Amino acid sequence: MLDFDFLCGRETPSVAGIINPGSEGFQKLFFGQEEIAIPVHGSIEAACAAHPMADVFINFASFRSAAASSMSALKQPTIRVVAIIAEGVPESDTKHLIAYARSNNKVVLGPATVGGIQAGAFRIGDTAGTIDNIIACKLYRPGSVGFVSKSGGMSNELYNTIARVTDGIYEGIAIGGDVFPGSTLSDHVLRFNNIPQVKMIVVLGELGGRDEYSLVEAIKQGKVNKPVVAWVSGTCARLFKSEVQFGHAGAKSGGELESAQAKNQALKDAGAVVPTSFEAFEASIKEAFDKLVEEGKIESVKEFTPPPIPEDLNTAIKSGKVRAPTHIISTISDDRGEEPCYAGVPMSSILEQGFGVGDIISLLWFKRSLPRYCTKFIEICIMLCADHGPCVSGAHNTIVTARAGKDLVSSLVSGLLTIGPRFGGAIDDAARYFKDAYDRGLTPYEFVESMKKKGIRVPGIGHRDKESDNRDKRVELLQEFARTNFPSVKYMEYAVQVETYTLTKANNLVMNVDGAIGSLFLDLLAGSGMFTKPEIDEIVEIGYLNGLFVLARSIGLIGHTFDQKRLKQPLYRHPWEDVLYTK
Ligand code: Q5B
Repeated sequence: MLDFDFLCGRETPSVAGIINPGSEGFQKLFFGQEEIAIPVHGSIEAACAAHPMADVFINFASFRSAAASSMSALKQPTIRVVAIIAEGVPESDTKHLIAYARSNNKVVLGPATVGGIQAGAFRIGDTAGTIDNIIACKLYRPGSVGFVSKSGGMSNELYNTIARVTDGIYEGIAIGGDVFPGSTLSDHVLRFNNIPQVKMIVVLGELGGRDEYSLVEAIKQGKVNKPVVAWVSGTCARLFKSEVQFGHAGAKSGGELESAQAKNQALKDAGAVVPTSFEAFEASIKEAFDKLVEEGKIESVKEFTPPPIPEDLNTAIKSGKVRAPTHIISTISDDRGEEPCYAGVPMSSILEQGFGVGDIISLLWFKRSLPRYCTKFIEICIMLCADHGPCVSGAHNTIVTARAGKDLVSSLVSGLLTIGPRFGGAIDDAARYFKDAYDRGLTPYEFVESMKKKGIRVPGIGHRDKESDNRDKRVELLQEFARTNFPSVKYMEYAVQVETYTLTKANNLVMNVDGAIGSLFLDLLAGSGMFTKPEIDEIVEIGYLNGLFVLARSIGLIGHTFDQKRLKQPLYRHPWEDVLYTK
């Protein structure tokens, strides 16, 4: 509709607002080259109050709710015309709508209508089809023909026909194919008869019903004084032995009076121009129009070239006319096909092969399928680091946050934010420093002392609560697994030698879980044969390995959140006596 408005040269859009029950805001839409924001209203009442000048209500609701919403619209003082697009509206409901509209001097178009069009001014919904068709039919500017049809599809056909042999459409209406249309063929013909710009009227009826007879009566009574060219389609119904129902609810062969032949004859007898067949319709229209021209009753139409409607980017890309740069590159997953793929491996295959979390991490982080011992190692890291009790930094923060009444994500994130160089986030640095020291051939003494000189604590060494005679069991378990399954544990052995040296300095300078994972992952990367040297350097440099702790500890932090909520723990307040107040 907005494209049509732009094509016609309207300065303001014909769509005042959109009603989307239950939601409010704005809908961004194109009006020519520009984007505009059309208001969205949650109710018909709100829309009508906001747009008192809007007098047409186009109802795209389904047949289930179209009648009720149409009645609400008809009851709005500002609404004059209601067009009902839905097919299948119960006939009893339609009759109520018609009765209400008639007694309140309002118009119902449809149900089961594609709508209508006032050339160069206003288009209802999809009337007349594509913009190309609208241009071809010159509907962007008014002509002299009033056209009314039952069928919406056939009205598109006739817009084309009329454009070929006349100066074009002034107004076209499809009343819809239901048995009880809200407004009839004769209603519109009589309306056209009173519009000075309409010089001739074209009518396309169809078999079934008796609507055409009220037009016959109107012509006979002299209520229509403009030339009427009419055709009632469905003459082929006689070729069938039984009753025929065509596409519309109302288009079925009934008694003889409802046949296309009888209605065509009646129209002809009343004085309408009725061709001998649908094929001859075009020639009849042309003849009637040419006669009006000869009589000097047609003023020449002001032709103009409508502005081009900019093509939508997606359409242009699809047709290969333009190319647009993408804004994101992604190499790890693809959800566009039949099923999502992780690093090219489809979901179904992931399940068929019995992949575990370690395999998923190897696909999504390392973009390859690692051998089972590697993925098992990843899974062990996750299991061992999932939680370390309520007193560690992360869990403490999560508990305090959960007790402050915050939601799961806030509580989780508050715990995760503590992960860093001192707590859980020393794995990457441990891998960096151990690798650098080992690859450069530094002795543990040279390495530790050089770190001391730089004032840097050795990442992966030291623990608040562990010492030489109370080692971290997790470290032992990881080392045991690696010694049994890894082809080489040279980096880990180097870290053990570093620990031996740091323990000579202080009892708590044991290898911690970060140091164990950091050094062992170096062994995994170097020993698995799955990574090139530059790839290993990149992994260590980017810092993939803290991700293992983040992922693992999320499990525990989520658990702590649930635990606090389950226990309905009140707001946490730290005791004064546990704080040293000093100046
Ligand atoms: N000193 C972890 O320190 C801790 C030294 C060192 C040289 C070292 C500390 C440290 C490196 C970072 C690291 C991961 C802060 C730890 C984890 C997960 C967890 C946590 C849980 C879980 C502990 C006393 C003296 C001082 C220091 C010296 C200490 N560490 N020297 N290299 N690495 N490590 N983080 O006990 O002469 O007196 O000034 O930063 O690997 O986070 O369970 O809680 O699963 O949740 O507070 O396991 O080691 O010792 O700071 O009082 O230092 O030792 O220079 O010497 P502490 P401090 P001095 S695993």
